[in-house]
Amino acid sequence: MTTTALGRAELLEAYRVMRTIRAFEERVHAEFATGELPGAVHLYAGQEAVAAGVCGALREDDYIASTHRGHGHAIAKGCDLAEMMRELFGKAGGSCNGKGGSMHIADFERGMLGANGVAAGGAPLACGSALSAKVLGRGDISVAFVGDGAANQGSFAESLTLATVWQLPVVFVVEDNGYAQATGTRYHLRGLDVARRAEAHGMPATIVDGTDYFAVRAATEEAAERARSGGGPSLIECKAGRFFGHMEGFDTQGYRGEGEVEKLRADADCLVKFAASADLDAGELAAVDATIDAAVDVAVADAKAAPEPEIGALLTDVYVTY
Ligand SMILES: Cc1ncc(C[n+]2csc(CCOP(=O)(O)OP(=O)(O)O)c2C)c(N)n1
Ligand SMILES: [Mg+2]
Repeated sequence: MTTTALGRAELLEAYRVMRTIRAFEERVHAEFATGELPGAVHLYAGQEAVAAGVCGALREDDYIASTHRGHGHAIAKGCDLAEMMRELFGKAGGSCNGKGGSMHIADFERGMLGANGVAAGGAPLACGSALSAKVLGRGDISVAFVGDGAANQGSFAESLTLATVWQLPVVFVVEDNGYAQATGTRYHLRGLDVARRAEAHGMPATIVDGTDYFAVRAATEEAAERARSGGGPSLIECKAGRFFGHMEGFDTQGYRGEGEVEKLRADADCLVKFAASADLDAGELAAVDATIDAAVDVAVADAKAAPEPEIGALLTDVYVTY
């Protein structure tokens, strides 16, 4: 896809989504450092173009199943910032009423089937929603986000098999950020691309630069069209490094090369690349930045001021009827 394939409004919207994810994650990083945020938090900064490029090619009624590193996917699918921030702070009025935290943000109304603490947990879920779409003739498609490490889970292999056998309208988006916790892909994948595994299933697969919004979006549009028109599943492997450690609070990142993160931020920042290639007006972008930063400020203030969930709500929302 060339930059000219998108209109000005679409370009600005793509920038807004990626910049919102970045601002959200940088702020959550700072808030976590104060000790006020409970639970485990995995940040998505650096990989924004994947979530934005994939979700930019989807319809509102399509579904995504996310990972433990799910904030970016949720924002790109249209989840509410204030509800997400309340959820992170464990407060009433959060996406899951403050009872799930970072790894359980879900919003079925917006097609967000949930972040997932189980590595590759989203893959079978996306197969399930894709199967229901196919059986009921709904016309929507499903996307499963899966990390490079999670691609080694048996459930991922099973999902590729099911999706192929049943020709499901599903797209597997593998995010190769170079590591599964502290283990590099050179070790756990022996340097092989996950896309090769799709080939073994006869599934179309492509590898794209995950810091290039346009490349991710074009690959997703092609895969989404295939899924929607009855052509079955596809896999897109996106390469993009993460800017933060595996998890907030615990990771000193001694397994990374010297200056690796600084180099990523300097040379592989999807926002910088996007702004340069889309040739958007600097003043217009600054206005978008200011609006986003203000919205994140409001979300944090709101989350801090929000009440804890009532003790009586402890056992509600445990099972969902749908
Ligand atoms: C089934 C399962 N096994 C192990 C874990 C522990 N775990 C949490 S994150 C993670 C690594 C995931 O790496 P990757 O899929 O590459 O995602 P990334 O963290 O790089 O986004 C592991 C092993 C888990 N959450 N679920
Ligand atoms: Mg990884």
